[in-house]
Amino acid sequence: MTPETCILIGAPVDSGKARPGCLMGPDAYRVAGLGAALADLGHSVCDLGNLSPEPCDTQTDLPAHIHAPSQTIGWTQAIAKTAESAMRDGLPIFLGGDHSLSLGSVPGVAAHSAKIGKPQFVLWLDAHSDFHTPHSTSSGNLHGTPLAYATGADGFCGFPQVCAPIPEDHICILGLRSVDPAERDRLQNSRIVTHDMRQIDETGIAKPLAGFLDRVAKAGGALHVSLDVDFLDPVIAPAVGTTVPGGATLREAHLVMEMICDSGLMTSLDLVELNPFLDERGRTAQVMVDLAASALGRRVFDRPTQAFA
Ligand code: B3U
Ligand code: MN
Ligand code: MN
Repeated sequence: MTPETCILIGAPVDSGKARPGCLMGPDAYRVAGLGAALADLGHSVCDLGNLSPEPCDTQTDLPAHIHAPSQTIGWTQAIAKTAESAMRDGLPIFLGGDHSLSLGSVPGVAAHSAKIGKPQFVLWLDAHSDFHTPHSTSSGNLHGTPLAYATGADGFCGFPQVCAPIPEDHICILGLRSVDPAERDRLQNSRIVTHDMRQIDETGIAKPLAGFLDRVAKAGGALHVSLDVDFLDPVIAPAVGTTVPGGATLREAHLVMEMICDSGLMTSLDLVELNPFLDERGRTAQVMVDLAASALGRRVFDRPTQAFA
């Protein structure tokens, strides 16, 4: 593939849910060798280090059960700004952090795409749909809301205005197997394209993905890929707070990443929800690094043999 300038952006966001640990994610990816893996593939790699949230003491009208709203708003502001500027310089890779980081990354990259006249598409690899608003969530965890926010949904009082909302039919969710009732209603009334694990079992994972990538290519679109650790089966990726059995296998996940690479469409990537405190000798961090490398050109014949050990 064409060499890219990969811009690593550490976003140790831990405020999107109550259980701590995702703040260690960016360093786990670095220790697992993400930078070297991408450099070995011929890309230039620029690590911006870890961001900090902007100070935020906004009094919002968000429901009282929302967990840590000010912190998450502060993170959203910081990440969105960095996302937009990093898109001018290369391919940003956001090292999470929990999935509330996408409240910043998706609107930030979309703002850039709007300015250069490219339609923005989003591939959401996740067990969950993350389509709650602060008013529909019963957990109060904002990591369950970024897709709703990115589409310009109401109810995100105190958050920055989303200047380039993603059209619902530009979003594809792959790997679904846990959707809350309130979220299901909103999802079913939306134009978001969803492929749950049952469909993946029936058709294989390549078919629905190929259809989506084809649409992005025909539209001349920019593609943001958001990879939640829980897209993967917890047997291969245990380091996540919300394990949901029955996820993608290592083979399915690598195929997804290889197809994304072959399409040449990916313009930005989130690696989210890794909780290194829950990992087993770093193996989840390693799987995520290997998947990022597959999305950026690593092939079986390039791989160091010990990576599969
Ligand atoms: N839908 C649930 C669970 C959840 C969403 N995203 C994650 N978990 N990681 C909620 O709390 O919104
Ligand atoms: Mn998620
Ligand atoms: Mn999830």
